[in-house]
Amino acid sequence: METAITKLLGIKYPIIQGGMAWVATYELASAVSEAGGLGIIGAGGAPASWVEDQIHKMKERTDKPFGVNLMLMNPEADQIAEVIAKEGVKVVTTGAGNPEKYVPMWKEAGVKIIPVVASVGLARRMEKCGADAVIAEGTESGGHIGETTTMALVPQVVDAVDVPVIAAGGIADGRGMAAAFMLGAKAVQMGTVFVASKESIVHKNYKARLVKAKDIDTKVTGRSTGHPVRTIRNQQTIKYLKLEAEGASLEELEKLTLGGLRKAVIEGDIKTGSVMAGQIAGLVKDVKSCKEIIESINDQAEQLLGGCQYE
Ligand code: TUI
Repeated sequence: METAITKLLGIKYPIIQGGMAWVATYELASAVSEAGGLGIIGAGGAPASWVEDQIHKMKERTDKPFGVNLMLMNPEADQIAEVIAKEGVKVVTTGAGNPEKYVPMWKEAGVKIIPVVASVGLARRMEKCGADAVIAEGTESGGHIGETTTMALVPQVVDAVDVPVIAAGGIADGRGMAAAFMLGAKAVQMGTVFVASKESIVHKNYKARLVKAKDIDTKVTGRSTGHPVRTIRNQQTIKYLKLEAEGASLEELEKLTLGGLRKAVIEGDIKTGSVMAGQIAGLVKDVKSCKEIIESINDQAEQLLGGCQYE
């Protein structure tokens, strides 16, 4: 399927893999890029030296386009932004903030800039400062989230900007992809379904929990702190939500989640770790290769879209 995004990025399918902290390593990203989507290395909270090493490993595995996601709360964000420019990475996506200060450097280096936005206001601002596209991410997503749903956010962002819009949040099959295209999106970004892929390095307990997940299994913690995060409900989220309702301090709450994602992804501790996942986890029924995921979703979307105009 050819769209403004496949042309912009030089990829076969309009499917982008989310830049998930701890999960989006070169193993996953190279499998997605090799399968014809856009694989993304997620910097998360990692140091710049780790990101540089991941980019080198990615280049050894694939000569297809790939991107790096810069999570803007990373204490080494400035250094990672420089690594991205220096390494000639083709595409950068950003999350959890406003990347405006890095735009001139990335433009100079010829990097395509695609910020994640959770509001029309930020989408407009990103277009004005030179973004090549935006990812409109709804609150159905896993991890750090905004407030508006994908269904409501995507068409409003599409109407507000002229750059192509990529839809994210709550998409894990061809029906979701077709629906996103009907809302005016030119590509989709998916996270949860790729966490549960064969090539993701995530612990088997985490993948099994996603496969077992039902529609109502995610919870949002941290609304009171201004950093809402969606995860699969477990012992830890129940404790967090109780403390949050009792008005616990930021320090007390942060202590509870510190290192939680690593614990879940690497150690497989799904009881007290942070099992980030989107609301669509209930639709993930088995562990498939990235190639199978991408091809089946694209085929189903193409069938549903039939003769519709989506380019
Ligand atoms: O960034 C994400 N998702 C993430 S980042 C992450 S790492 C983390 N780990 C533990 C606690 C907190 C974070 C896990 N998941 N998605 C992209 C995204 N960006 N969603 C929402 C936003 C966003 C929200 C507000 C972007 C910009 C914004 O406002 C920027 C501004 O300054 O106006």
